[in-house]
Amino acid sequence: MRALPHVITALALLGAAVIAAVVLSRPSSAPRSPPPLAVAAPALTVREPYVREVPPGATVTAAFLTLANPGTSARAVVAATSPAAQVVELHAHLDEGGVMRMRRVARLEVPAGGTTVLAPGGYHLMLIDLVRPLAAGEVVPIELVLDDGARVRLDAPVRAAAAAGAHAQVGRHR
Ligand SMILES: [Cu+2]
Repeated sequence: MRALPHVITALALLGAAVIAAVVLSRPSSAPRSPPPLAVAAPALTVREPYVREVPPGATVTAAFLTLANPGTSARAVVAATSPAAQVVELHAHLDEGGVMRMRRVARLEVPAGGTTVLAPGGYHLMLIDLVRPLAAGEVVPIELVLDDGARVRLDAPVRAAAAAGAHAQVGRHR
C-alpha cells in the first residue's frame, strides 16, 4: 500500500484541477477550438455522492449524487461499477398508478450545461449483491461509464439511512 499516498495526492490534484476548470469556465463567444490533448477533464463532474447505509445482512443499497455537465454536449451515464457490489444498475423510481416502483434504466442523461440529481425517490445507482456490509463512515469507490466511453471515478461515503431518507425502501425491486 506504499503507493496509496501518491494515488491520493494525484486524485486530490486532479480534483483541484477539475474544480479549477469548472470555476474558470464561463460562457464564451470565442469560436470553438479543438480541446488540448493534454487536458483529460471528465465530461461529467460529481457532487455530493453518498451511499445509503443498510442493516447488516442487507444485500442491496443505493448511491446518490448530482451529475454536472460543464460541456456543450449532452452526456449520459450508461453503466457503473463498484468493488463493493457484484452489480451496479442505473435505476429510476417511478410512480406507476400511485405505486412507487424502481425500474432499471439504460441511461442517465445530463444536458449540456445542466445537472441531473440522483436522490431518494428518484434516480439512483443500485448496488446489488454487496460483497460485504457497509458501515456509515466508510467510503465506497464507484466508477461511472459515460456514453462516449469516458470513465468517472468517485468516492461515496456511506451515510446512515435516517439522514438519507428512511421512507425509501431500498430492498423492493421489480
Ligand atoms: Cu433501485
